[in-house]
Amino acid sequence: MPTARRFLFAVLGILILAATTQAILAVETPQKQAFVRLDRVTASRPIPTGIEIHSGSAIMQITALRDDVLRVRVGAAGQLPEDASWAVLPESRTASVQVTPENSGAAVGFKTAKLHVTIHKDPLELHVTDLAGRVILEDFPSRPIEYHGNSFRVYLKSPADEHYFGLGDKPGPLDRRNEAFTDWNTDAFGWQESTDPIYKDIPYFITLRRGVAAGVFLDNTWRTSFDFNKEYRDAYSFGSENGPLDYYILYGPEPKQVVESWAWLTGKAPLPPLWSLGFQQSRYSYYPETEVRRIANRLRSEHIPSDVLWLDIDFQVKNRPFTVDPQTFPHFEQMVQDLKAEHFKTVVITDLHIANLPNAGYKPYDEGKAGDHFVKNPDGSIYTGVVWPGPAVFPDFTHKPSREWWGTLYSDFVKQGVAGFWNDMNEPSVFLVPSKTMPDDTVHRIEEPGFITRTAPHLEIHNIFGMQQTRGTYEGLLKLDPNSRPFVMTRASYAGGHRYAVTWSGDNSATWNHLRQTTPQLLNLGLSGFAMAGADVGGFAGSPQPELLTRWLQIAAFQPIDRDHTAKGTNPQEPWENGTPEDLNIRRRYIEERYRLLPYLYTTAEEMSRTGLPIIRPLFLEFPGDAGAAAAPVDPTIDNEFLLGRDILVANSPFPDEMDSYFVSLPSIGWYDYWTGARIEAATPHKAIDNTEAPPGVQEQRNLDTLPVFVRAGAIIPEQPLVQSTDEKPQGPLTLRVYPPIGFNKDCTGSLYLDDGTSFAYKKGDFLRQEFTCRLVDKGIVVMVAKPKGTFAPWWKLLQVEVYGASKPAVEASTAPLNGSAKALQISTAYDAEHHRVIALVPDTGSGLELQLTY
Ligand code: NBV
Repeated sequence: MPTARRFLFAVLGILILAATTQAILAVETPQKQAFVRLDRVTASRPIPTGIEIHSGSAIMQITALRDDVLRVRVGAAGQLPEDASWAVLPESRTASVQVTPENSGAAVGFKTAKLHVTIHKDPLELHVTDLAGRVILEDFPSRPIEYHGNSFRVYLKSPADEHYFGLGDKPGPLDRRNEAFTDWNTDAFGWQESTDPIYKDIPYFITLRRGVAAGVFLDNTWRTSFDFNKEYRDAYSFGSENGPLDYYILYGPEPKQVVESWAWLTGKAPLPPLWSLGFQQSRYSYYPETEVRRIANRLRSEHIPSDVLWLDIDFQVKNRPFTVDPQTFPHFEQMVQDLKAEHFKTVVITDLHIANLPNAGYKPYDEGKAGDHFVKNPDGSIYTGVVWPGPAVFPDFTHKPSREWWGTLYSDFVKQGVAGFWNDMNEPSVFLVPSKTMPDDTVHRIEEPGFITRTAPHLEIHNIFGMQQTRGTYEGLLKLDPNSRPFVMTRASYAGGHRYAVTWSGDNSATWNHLRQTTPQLLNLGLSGFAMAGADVGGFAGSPQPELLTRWLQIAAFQPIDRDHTAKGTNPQEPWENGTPEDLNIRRRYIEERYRLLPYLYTTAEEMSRTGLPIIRPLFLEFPGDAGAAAAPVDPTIDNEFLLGRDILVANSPFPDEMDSYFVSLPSIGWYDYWTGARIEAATPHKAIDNTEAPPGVQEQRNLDTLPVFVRAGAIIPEQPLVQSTDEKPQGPLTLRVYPPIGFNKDCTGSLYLDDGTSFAYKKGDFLRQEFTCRLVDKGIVVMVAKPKGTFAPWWKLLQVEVYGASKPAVEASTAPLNGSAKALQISTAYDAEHHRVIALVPDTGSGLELQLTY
């Protein structure tokens, strides 16, 4: 190289190095303090959207993004942390409202239309209350925020009757009280109830006290930790070893409002393709091709409704991502097409570890190397770690060009008709090293609005690595096939990752305890944004007892993702395996019920994508029990029961391996048995453990044949005739299961959302949305079916209205059209004593109707 050019390169190099160092300094210098304690206010000044506080060298800014959403940012050395986030939507992060400053001499603060923010000056203590004076969050006295070097911790008061939920997929009870956690994405094969951390890192939780809820989100991607009542019985705390002290407070007071604010802050999960709500069959691994076809044929010949088959790593050449083994899958594309013809979607695994294979004609490596897309060592060489393909390299997903390049790797699979993708091992998992992941100092590049363009050590990126991979996958798929909803399933993620992928709870075990765990785990995932989630049905590690597999298939039929999956070397675990013919019948019956419920399930999924409300919900989300609520408070810690949508309550035994009968709490709103249609005569058999009035419920005898399922009085549930896959158009009427209100509660509603199930045409109005209501009248009921909205054509011509809790046949039935001609409609009625229902069949004219039944 000529000397002049060499000189030019050297100067350029120095400049780049200087710029990078400066960028790093800009981020890290403020925290390079040995010990800083924010113990008293030394100066303060109101700002239009909040307040700025100084405490010695430290600065704290509290701002209102909305009247009910606050952001607290702290810097130990007079400078606020970088105003940036991987989780929070830019438009929410930069939102603001004007506030009214408040100053009492001893305290400063401000007021929004919903909250008071008060900072006592000496000692410095933050108090947030609502306008009714209820405490939302309060600093723990005598433990002010402290920095030790770069690490910090925040302590908050924890009243004895406060409960904590969220934090993603962490095992353990629904209520996080009396537990402590670390957030560091970890490949946790064989995790158990006490294992922490596992795969995901969602540093966000909900506090609930006497029906008043709030959310707290520490937006910090480094290793963070949360302590609920372990260090201090009456405090909870959170902190990190490095990175920004930047946290958000989301005020309810209803828990549902907090959940919706979380969706406002971090985005909503996209509307999933309808097929992803169908039954899915997987194992590690189905191969060769003939085995995949055998499973598909058997699912159909056994009449087990199903939609998806999954290909795990063995379909690849030597576990190399984005390859297909020509020996075992010689007609891969043909197979995908044939499965499609049989109404199966194929989902394939695409791990992120690219085999380190120079000069071997391996496109992902060659292109990635040429484009400078891999994560580096501190000396600038490419980092390699051993994973499934042997030595592997890792795309630099926080670097926009690399993330976009990753998305292009899917083009062949998309062309071949593969419907969905599985991003596994993305903690990232690395073999043969004690840390199970990359070294802390591997170098990642950040190129992201809000962030200074800079490099960052793995310690900062680790927890968002998987999330940014799924972002690359999701956005890449959208580019490759803009009119199909991408389906991406991920194992690792961070707060906000639900915008790109659905998830599952990783490598669980085939034990009764793991079946029990699915409820709290999926509930907490849903509260944390990941509403589309499932657990490996039957368990991943080990082989389930036949009874366990049966029970698991029953419960999973009511959970958002219903995927049977198991590890290598375990016994076959498909629904026809490992059980008696009776087991198979039960398993089939529950999967069939899921397919009948698809209109309700899909409506709930659409609600999730529009509002952020989870598909399955803890009881407290619907019945928080505040003073004005219609129903008496429920115990918010109940975690063997869950609600599917608003109206269906599923009650597994709290100890599902025990033979004992068990008590099912039923919020005092009135309930029906989903299977028999009978009204539940709920009783309050005992006081709760803390001697307060326990909500009513029923005693259930454990019985493998039937999983206790209940429907809320005042619900209208849409159902469809049985199909064998979501491709199949249902033949027959749309059923409306009407559960009349009971007692003081007069509400009676239901809704239905429908579209083509796969495309984005719904965004242009090609959907059908319909509301149903009912009202009790003298000796009967009036059911109102509103005129549908949207342009999507229904598949039914008839409505089958089933009114439950009935003890005698209808004596009279009449309809009145809501709109259009007054022509009376033909109605036929029947009475089904076994299911306690009156059934009326009426033509659906598409313009709405009112049906009156007297019985
Ligand atoms: O790709 C193989 C498995 C997969 O089946 C499982 O679901 C993942 O959680 N994968 C982990 C890697 C190895 C597991 C021992």
